[in-house]
Amino acid sequence: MRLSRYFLPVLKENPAEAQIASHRLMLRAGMIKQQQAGIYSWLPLGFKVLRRIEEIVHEEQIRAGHLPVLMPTLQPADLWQESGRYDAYGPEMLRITDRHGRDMLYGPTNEEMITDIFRAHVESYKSLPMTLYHIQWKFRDEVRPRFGVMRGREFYMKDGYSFDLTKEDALHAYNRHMVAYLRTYERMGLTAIPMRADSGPIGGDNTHEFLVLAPTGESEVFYDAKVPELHLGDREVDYDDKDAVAEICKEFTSLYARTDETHDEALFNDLPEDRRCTARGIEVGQIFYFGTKYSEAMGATVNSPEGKKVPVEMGSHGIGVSRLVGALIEANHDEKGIIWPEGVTPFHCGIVNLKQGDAACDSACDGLYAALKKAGLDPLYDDRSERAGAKFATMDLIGLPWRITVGPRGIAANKVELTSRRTGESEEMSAEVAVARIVDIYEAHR
Ligand code: P5A
Repeated sequence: MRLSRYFLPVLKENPAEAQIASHRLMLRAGMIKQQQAGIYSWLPLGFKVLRRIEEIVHEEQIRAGHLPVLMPTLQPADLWQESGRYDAYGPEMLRITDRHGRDMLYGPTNEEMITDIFRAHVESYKSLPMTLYHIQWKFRDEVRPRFGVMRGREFYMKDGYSFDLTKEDALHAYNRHMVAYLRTYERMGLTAIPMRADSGPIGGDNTHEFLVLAPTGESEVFYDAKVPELHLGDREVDYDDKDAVAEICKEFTSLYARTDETHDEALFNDLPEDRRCTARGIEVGQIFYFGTKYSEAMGATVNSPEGKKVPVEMGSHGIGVSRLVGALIEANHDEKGIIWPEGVTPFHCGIVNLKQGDAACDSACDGLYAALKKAGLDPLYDDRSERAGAKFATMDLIGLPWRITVGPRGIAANKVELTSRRTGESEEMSAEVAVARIVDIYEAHR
């Protein structure tokens, strides 16, 4: 993409309404525009990151054997009356009436609708295990929408629903989600810690939240200092192997890690003092096992091997896809702007032409741009006739991890400059070597 043809409405001033870095930087970098409290349009740069996160979530769900579907945002009230949640959900639910006077709602979550799909089509235990998921907009009329996309009213969520014959199988689905989530967050360059939590309006008594540590997080968390050191890395996972998957979950959940809702002071104090950590965290996902809560209420049964009709065992599993954009920025920024991890960056590399209109510089930049595109990468070329300082400031603000700078002096010596946004370190090299380096870097992130 050439910046002269892009829509990147960056703001020079800090927007007064933004209290935290991610909100401020998303507005300043022209990623989003607020349309109403807690409701945002996603502009090209923001939308690219949202799509990238969505892509990683899809890939890891499919790797775990889960099936993508798409359910509507609007739901009929009667399904929620069947489960008993229509009244229980309270003022957070946006209720709508259509022209025929039928009660509808903008879905805050989809347990009822997926149970309805299941009961319409699945009869036998032989169809199990099955996990259906989608990535779809949700609406929760939060009392205090704040911090931009972190606590929105309309927000983008991945929500998956597992169906199993037995509790044991349902717990395997829970574990499978935990491992798939760990991998998903790691691919984005995030450490998200599973913590024992409270189930709230979704229900059930087995639930973990995934928290990214950040001073601006809304939750207070307590954990063993050894927990953030755990990493899944690139180990092979066979998602059908119950014991292997359970073993990984044990590794990640045996050490103390809880949110304030389930915090147990006595247990925490059993830890050596220098390992007792208290911090704040951003909840970027939550998994639930709730057994037959919805299947019993809504008549979702399967024929068991013994020929009996039994309510199906269920769980639901969510990732805050739009919230992750904010969480990623909270975890990756400095005073100049965003620093995207390679896994989610909107463009792989920036190209800055220090002397637009100079034949040698223009031709070197065009060559770099073409070579990066040819290698399957997506560069952003700042081809505007701006001062060098303004170009650098824009690149630093939007946070592409790598920048190639092309200037007349360098080009005369067949050199360009490759700069890391994270470390600020620059190195001179030929254009060919710079392209090869960028290609290698992203090869490692495929
Ligand atoms: C699990 C999937 C559920 O709704 N039902 C379907 C279950 N869980 S949850 O924890 O309530 O939400 C899942 C994730 O969505 C994000 N989230 C939000 N993001 C932005 N703004 C909000 N107002 C908001 N509310 C929830 C969180 O990341 C949460 O973990």
